[in-house]
Amino acid sequence: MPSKTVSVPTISCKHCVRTIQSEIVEIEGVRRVQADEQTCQVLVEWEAPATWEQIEAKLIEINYPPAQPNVSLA
Ligand SMILES: [Cu+2]
Repeated sequence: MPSKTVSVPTISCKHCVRTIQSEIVEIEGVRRVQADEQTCQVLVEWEAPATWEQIEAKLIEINYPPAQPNVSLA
C-alpha cells in the first residue's frame, strides 16, 4: 500500500490535526491518516481509487499544503 509522510508547516495545534484527519479520511481509498502537531508531519496510507495527487489537492484546499520536499539534502 502506498504511503507518504509530508511536512505541513501550517499545523499548529490539535485542532489542525483533527481537521486534517477528518478531511483526508473522507477520500475513498485512504486507509490511514496520522497528523502530529509537534513534528508538523502528516502520514497517509492509501490504495485505489485514492491517489497522492488527490490527497495533496485536498490538503491544499483545506489550507494545510505540504511543504515541497528538499530536492537535495547533500
Ligand atoms: Cu490548529
